[in-house]
Amino acid sequence: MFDFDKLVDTMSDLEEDAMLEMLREVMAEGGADAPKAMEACQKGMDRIGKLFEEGEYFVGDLIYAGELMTEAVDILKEALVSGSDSGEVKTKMVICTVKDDLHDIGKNIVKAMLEASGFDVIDLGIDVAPEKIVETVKANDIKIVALSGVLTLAIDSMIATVEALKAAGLDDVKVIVGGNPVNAEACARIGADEWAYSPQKTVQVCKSWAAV
Ligand code: B12
Repeated sequence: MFDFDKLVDTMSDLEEDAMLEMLREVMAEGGADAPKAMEACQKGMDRIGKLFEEGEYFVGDLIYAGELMTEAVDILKEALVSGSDSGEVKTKMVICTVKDDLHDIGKNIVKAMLEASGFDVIDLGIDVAPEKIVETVKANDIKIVALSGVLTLAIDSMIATVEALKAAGLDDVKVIVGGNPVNAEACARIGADEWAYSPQKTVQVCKSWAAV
């Protein structure tokens, strides 16, 4: 039985070698446990956030944690994608981290999963203003927009983005939101069509929209 609690510990203790070894073990055993391993890494990340809040970790530690998380996704990606039923769809969509938010680890994970599942993803990066998103949607005839945000204030930027899309007459564009402060209640407040925490659910939702 794989020790997922230990994986959470190695992530939150920033023990790179031990952590990557455990992930490779998951893949060597066929990758069936990849979603659980991903979840464990996220739990480790949450713990790192708390330790940062308590003054135990510093910004440099957060950046390092982000690099570890990216490496983790690189290792697990293949199994996560096949687990989420990769298909033939090649729909163009936009992803970005919303205005005033510079966090992009979660966004990059979601983007990697969408690309691996056959989407053509235009990544506008971080701290992206609503006007820029509207402009890109119009210029590329985009029907799906994915907004990421990790700071609490990202919710306000998401609200502003959905309002800007509506004001531009782009009511038929589907919007999915995600990130730490996003839940069903926030999704309703934002006026988005869907929300997700897991990249797997994000892929499922976007595929269902692309199929229409
Ligand atoms: C790493 C990190 C950083 C790194 C970011 C590096 C990078 N390139 O992204 C650095 C050091 C730069 C950083 C900076 C700051 N950070 Co910071 N950071 C974190 C930390 C530890 C992890 C975030 C993360 O990457 N998590 C891992 C990813 C994989 O999780 P995720 O983003 O939630 O994404 C998953 C899902 O949400 C979902 N998802 C994500 N995006 C999307 C999009 C869609 C469409 C969908 C469907 C799903 C989805 O899928 C992902 C995979 O499962 C968090 C603590 C935490 N526990 O979250 C603090 C945290 C977010 N940071 C915080 C703060 C305060 C800051 C700073 C203000 C610190 C400072 N004083 O300078 C700055 C912010 C600057 C800014 N304007 O953005 C606070 C936010 C508080 C708040 N409630 O607003 C947190 C919560 C830490 C804390 N507890 O205090 N940070």
